[in-house]
Amino acid sequence: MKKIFLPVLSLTTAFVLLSITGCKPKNAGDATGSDAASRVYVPPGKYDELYNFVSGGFSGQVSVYGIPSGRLLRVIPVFSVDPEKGWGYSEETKPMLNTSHGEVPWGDQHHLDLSQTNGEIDGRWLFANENNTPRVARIDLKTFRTAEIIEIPNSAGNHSSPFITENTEYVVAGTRFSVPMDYENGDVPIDSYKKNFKGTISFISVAPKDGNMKIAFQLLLPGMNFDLSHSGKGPSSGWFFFSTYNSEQAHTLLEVNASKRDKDYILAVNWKKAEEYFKAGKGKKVSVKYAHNKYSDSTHSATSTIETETTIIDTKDFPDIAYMIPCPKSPHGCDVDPTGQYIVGSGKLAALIPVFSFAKIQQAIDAKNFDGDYGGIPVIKYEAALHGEVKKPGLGPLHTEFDGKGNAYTTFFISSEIVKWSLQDLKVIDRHPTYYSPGHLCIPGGDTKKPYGKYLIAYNKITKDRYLPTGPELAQSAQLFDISGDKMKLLSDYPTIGEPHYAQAVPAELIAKNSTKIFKIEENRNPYVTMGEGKSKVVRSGNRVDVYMTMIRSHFNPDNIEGVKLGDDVYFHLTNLEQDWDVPHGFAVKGAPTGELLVMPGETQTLKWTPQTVGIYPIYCTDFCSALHQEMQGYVRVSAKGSNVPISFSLGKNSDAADSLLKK
Ligand code: RUQ
Ligand code: CUA
Repeated sequence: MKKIFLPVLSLTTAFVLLSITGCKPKNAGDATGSDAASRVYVPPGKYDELYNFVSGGFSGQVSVYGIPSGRLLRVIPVFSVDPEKGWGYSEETKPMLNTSHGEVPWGDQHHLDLSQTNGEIDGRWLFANENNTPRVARIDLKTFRTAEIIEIPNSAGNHSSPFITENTEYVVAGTRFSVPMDYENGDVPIDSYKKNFKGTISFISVAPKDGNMKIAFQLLLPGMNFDLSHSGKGPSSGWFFFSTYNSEQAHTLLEVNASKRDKDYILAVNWKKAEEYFKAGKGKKVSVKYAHNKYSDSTHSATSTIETETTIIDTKDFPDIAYMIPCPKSPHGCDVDPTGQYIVGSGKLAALIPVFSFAKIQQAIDAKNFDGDYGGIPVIKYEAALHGEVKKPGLGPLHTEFDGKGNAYTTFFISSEIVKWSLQDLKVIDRHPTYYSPGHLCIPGGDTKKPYGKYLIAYNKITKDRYLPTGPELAQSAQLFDISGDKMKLLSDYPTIGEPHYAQAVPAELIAKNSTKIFKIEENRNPYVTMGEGKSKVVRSGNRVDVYMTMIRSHFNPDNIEGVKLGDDVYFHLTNLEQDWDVPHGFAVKGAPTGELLVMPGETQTLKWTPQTVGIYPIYCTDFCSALHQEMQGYVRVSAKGSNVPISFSLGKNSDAADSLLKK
């Protein structure tokens, strides 16, 4: 491949140029090798080997692929509404998108982390961040649905998030932007950054049994930008490591003003110590406002609560919580190897990869081997913390994952490649071009104690000539590599939904065996459930009409409704009585601007409809459920405002008009 050598001084310029043009390796069109097709081929009727959860970037969603086939299995609405699932359209799901700013139906989703027990993936939950309106979501991997969303106060641009501790004690989230705190007056001049802008890192506790999230405490830090992060493990258990940038504290033209210093920092946090202070009541309680939304599989409904308090621990008052380690040059990725001994920093503008040693960091702290402080936080001497540097690995290192066999794999955005190197001697072992400009990469379990290895997936920022043109925007893309041998082998390209950032992958059996098939109808606690066809009814109270309707192959009960009047709000509460796997029914009523519903077996969902004109409105099932799916339909009559048509509803009471037409 064509390598680009650039003098270090012009790296910023190179980064800017290449981020526009990409860097096209010479053999971009090469065949992948004759056995590649068979390696990714999953015969009809066979399952994939792994689940791959991929962030949806600016789509706010998460998508699920099978590996090695790259087949799209599901899109999960997280920080988004989703017309494929009725998510965000039904009355039951709407509260999931509530925030302290009101409903935010579309967010920016970058990073994912699977829950762990003892540093290994346990297959229970998937955590996801939202950058724009800071939020963290917990997705239940039994249902592949968003179960909980918590908003984060005192944060702006929740990019450094979500990263979990070894036993999922906490989901940790750092702010990208420093800002004035929510509990202080934020109406300050922007150029008072140095005085008024602060950073925070939030520790969100996760209840071991049901996963319930709660903001436990927030660390207050000097104003700068916090970026990617990972928790320690093994010997470094109890610690957390964050990359940071903009130690220059610039508030304008950051591409220049935040790229001035030769080194920014990796922030090392002793979270066990911080937790001790928190538990001892050393934090300061402050008033804030943030939403906490939960979805219940029992009521099949979401609730949104506005919380009003959080606890702040100011790191400058507790000198043994946080330490800075210099790291060249605007670090982005920050990754901890499976043994927990090494911390890899990746400077976006650096031409080397520094690898820090946890043992040396501890020795430096004990010996107070510091180089002054940054905003009251001791700065450990670079050499004192350094295990060593990977020399000339490529240009623009971003993220690193591990195969569990002593090797690290780093993406290089500018030189558009993945580089495999040895943690032992820091020598480059192999390099392979990607098409083009990879951001994140994912090795199944590659950020845990026990990587599964075998595959590596690169998530590319530029795809240019890889797919058929589709107008001004091209397909987003992942690339699958085989890493079971000494050399990386490219196996396939597959498009992704939204711009992919971080991803996680896990052997399929860990999740497949627990998958929910139906919701038991007798356990349905939705207040508007209809527990059987005999219980269907239509109830008027004032100008509100509640329709308690059931669905079963292949009819609604009732399917004829009269007595609705203009000015009414009609709530269709649909209960799907099926108790078979994969038999959802849909519901649509002509003119309903709220959309449609898709109701799973045993579930109740509600569609609100305010008819606008007098007439007959068809309703029908939108999901092909049986041979007579097309017959699953009915009518609602809407009368004028003052009309005296009474509420009535029925099923199967046919008039004989049709029979009379047939008479000979
Ligand atoms: S970032 S390309 Cu949003 Cu994870 Cu590194
Ligand atoms: Cu029910 Cu189609």
